[in-house]
Order: sequence, then structure tokens, then C-alpha cells
Amino acid sequence: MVALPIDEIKRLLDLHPKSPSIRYQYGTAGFRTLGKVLDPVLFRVGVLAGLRSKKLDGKVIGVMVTASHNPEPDNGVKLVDPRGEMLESAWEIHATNLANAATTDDFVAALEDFVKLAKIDLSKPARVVFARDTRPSGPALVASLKDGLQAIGAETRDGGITTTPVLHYLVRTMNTKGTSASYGDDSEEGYITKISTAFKNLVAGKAALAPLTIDCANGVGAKTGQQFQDALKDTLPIVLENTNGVLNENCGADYVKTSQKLPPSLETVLQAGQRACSLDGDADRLIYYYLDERRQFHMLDGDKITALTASFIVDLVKASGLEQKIKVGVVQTAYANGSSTKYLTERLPVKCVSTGVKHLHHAAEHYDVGVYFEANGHGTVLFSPQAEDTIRNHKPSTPAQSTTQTHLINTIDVINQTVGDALSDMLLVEIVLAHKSYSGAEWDSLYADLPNRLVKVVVGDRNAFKTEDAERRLVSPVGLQAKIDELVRKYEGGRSFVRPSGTEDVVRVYAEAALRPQADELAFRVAGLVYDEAGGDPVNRPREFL
Ligand code: 16G
Ligand code: MG
Repeated sequence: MVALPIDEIKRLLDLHPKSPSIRYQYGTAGFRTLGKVLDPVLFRVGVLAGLRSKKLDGKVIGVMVTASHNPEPDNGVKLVDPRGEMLESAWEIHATNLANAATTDDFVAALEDFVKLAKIDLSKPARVVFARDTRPSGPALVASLKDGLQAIGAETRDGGITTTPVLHYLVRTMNTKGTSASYGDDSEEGYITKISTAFKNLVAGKAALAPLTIDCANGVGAKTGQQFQDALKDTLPIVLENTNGVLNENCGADYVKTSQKLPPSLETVLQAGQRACSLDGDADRLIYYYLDERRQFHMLDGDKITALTASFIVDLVKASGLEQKIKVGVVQTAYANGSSTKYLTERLPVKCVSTGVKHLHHAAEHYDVGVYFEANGHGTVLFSPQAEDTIRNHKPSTPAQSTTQTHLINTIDVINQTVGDALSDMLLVEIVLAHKSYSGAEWDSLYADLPNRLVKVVVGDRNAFKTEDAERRLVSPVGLQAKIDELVRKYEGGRSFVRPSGTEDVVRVYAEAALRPQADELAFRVAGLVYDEAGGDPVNRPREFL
């Protein structure tokens, strides 16, 4: 029996003491908080990643150090499972427990219990690949992570500074290397080459694409964006903006989606009619937009990306003669605009699940081809292994079918199936626009978004808010849902729901209605109900919560 290297763990852990006053939680997006308090967490995550790999017989586990779209002083860390998917949820609680062990002895005791409980064979090897985004707190946090990995004796690979989706790609390719399920070459160059080659194949013979402006959120997407720029050259002229200012400040996908505005830095850059898109800080979210002739801003969010790309894939499946064998379905969350859900349900099976990538990803795995995007721009397309085989082995009966079959195969390669990938998704969008000869306005006209509004309410205890039906209804506090229903009935096209955030200590209120002022009013009135319910101080009640 191989035992835990207790002395080595203790020696290194003592270098990363935990403050007794801080409680950490492995939430929807891993651990995420101020970068300066994360040092002890990174060490412990290193140990846990090693154990996760041992548990899975030495398969490579990924660790990404990022806080995505959050402000620059924040940071975070999340684990990636062997196929490039999020850490199995059952382990989240163990991550939380280990991160909160108060002293070195407590940590070692918790570790020993966990190894027994999870039946981890410590004689197995541990292999971990890690990467970080561009945050200033990154290098020190990675150093702490490396101590944790050393303590558990893991074999490591440093993926350097790269996007979250590249790290997920590395995990998958390292684990499938040399097998029939090989996902590509296990390097960043392999990633760029695989995707850009498929892109070039798909736009060959189409009219030249107009330049595309990318707002890089001053994040790591600028680096990967540059690599695509070099690989694609004139096939897709790329203009990179917001490449080295303050991360996520007044720019990026989250800024655009939340404020429903153009990043101010693009105001002088973007011409009317020209399309542009924003990435978030770790390049796993994508929002498109354009200005019309009157320089009015129009946003094309995750829902519009679903509508565009899902119909493209459905058309290719049909044209290849595979309609009977391959069913395409869509996964959304309650945040999907009501118009998008209507548009999609008229055409395809659509499922609604709770917020968070892992819920969407798992639901999408149930279709032959599952297209999922959150309205915030995070998403991808999953092809089941059987669907992929069917597509690759299909015997076309006409030259036209053969062409669309090749298009489908290239589409599979352009997509990063491990996780939402802003740059790969962006290229997929560009392919569809090229194939359909759509401008941004034509794409936008697939359906008209219902005006909507998202409001945050600070409450004493967000855990008092519990939901059901994919977060569309509140079960607790008791009685609040009935009040919301009563209010919603007064608004034409009204819909509203309330859920506790998984990443911030707030409750979120979403509302939509046929007209802009009504959507705003409904959101604020529901927020008022939440505020009162949570015992908010009537004197300081925000004025807009009517
Ligand atoms: C995290 C989730 C994202 C979700 C968001 C909701 C992952 C990798 N990311 O960023 O999918 O939309 O949280 O945040 O799962 P909220 O719970 O604060 O509204
Ligand atoms: Mg992100």
C-alpha cells in the first residue's frame, strides 16, 4: 500500500497558510474571489488535481487559473476532467472541504479521510496540465499550485498563458493521444492548425470575408486571436482591439451583454454595418454586434448564435441525406430570450436547464448533435461519437451530398467540443455568414429579441432562494412566486424569474416584455418584491424598485 507523502505535504503546505476568517466555495465556476486571498486554495487544488488523476488511473486532469469576465483583481481556479469537461460535481464538495481545512493537521486529516472515502489508489500515477490567463496575480498563484502538485508527486505540464478553451483542448488531446479517439495534436499550435484548416476548407470558394473586429477584453484572447490572425491571414481579416488595457474594464462580452452597449473604445473604430464581436477575459464567451446606418447598436448574443449555427447544421445534415439518422437538438437556460425559444421550438427539440455550463453540456450530450449556448455567449456544439461515425462513414449518393458531408466533417473540426470557445465559435459564425451571404442585420432578422432587463438584489441570505423547473420558478421563500406571477400577468409578453447567483452574493432578477419600458418596470418591480421579502430596509429601498 502506497501512503500519502505526509511529510512533504506538510512541509509545502506550511508555506501556504490559510486565514481563519475566509471561507472558500467551489461554485459553478470553481473557486473565485480576490486573487490576493487565493494562495492557500491553489496549493490544495494542486493536491486535489493529483488525486483526481490517480483516481482516474493516471488520466490527465486540467487546472485553469482564471476569473473569466470578473475584474482584474479577482482570480479563480477550476479543474477540468479527462475529456475536457468540467470536474464531476460530486467532487466539488471535497474541493470545498479541503480548501477550508483550517490548519496543516486538519488538511492532512481531511485528505486521509477523502482518500479512503473515494477509494483512491495512491500507487497510480498523477498527471496534470495547467494554464493561466493574463491576470497579474496569476504567476504567484501558479507557483502555489505547483507546490501542491509537487507535494502529491504529480507529473506536470505547464500550458503557460492561454485561454480556458485551449486548456480544455489540451486535456482532451493529451488523453486521447495515439488512440482512435484522438482529438488532435496536443499543443497550442495543434489547436490553431486544426481549427484554422477546417475554417479555410469551409470558406473556400465563398466571397471574400469583410474584416472582423474582435474586442479581446484586454485578456488572453488577444494572444490566441493573434495566432488565428496569423494562421488565417486574408481568409478572414481580423482586427484586434482591447488587447492590453485593464482586463474586462468597459469592454468584453460580459460588459456588452449586461449593458447592451458597444464598448466605448470601439465607438470611433467601428463603421456602420461592420460586424464585430467581444470575447471575455478567458475567451470562452462570445457576443456579436453591429451598428446600423443610424449607428444604432444591435447585439447578437448566445441565443442568436444558437439560431444561426443550429439551422446551418440542420441544413447540412438534410442536404447530406442524413436527416433520418441524425437529430439535432438545442439546450438553453431560462435566460434565453423568449423570442429565441419560440423561434427554435418551431424548428427543433429544445430543452431548458439550470444556469451553468455543466448543466447545458450534459443535456446536449443526449442529442446526436446538441447545440447549446447560454444567452451570455458561452456555448458549443456536441456531436455524439455515433453521430460523428455516421457522418464520417456515410456513403453519399450524389456529388452535392458528398460536398455537404465534407462540410459537416470540417464543421466538427472547427468546433471545440470540450467547452464553449469564443474564437472557435466566432469562426463557426463566420462560416455560416459566408455560406448564407448574411450581413449582421440579416442574421439579426431571424427573430426580434424581446426587450429584457437583468437586475441584481443584495439580500441577507441568498440561500433562502430556492428554485425548480430549471430555475424558472421559486419554491422558497414560500409565496413569493405567486406574487411574481400576479405581477407578470399585467405585462404583455411578460416573463420574469428570480434565482440566487452561483458566483456572487446576490439574487438575480430577469424580466422581459413586449416593450422596453415594460421590461424595465417589470424587472424593477419583481426586484422590489425580492428586496421586501428578504427584509430589506424600507428607508434605503432603491428608488427604481417601485
Ligand atoms: C459561471 C458559469 C456560467 C454561468 C454563470 C452564471 C461555468 C463555467 N460558468 O460563469 O455558465 O452563466 O456562472 O453566473 O459554468 P451567476 O450564477 O452568477 O448568475
Ligand atoms: Mg469566461
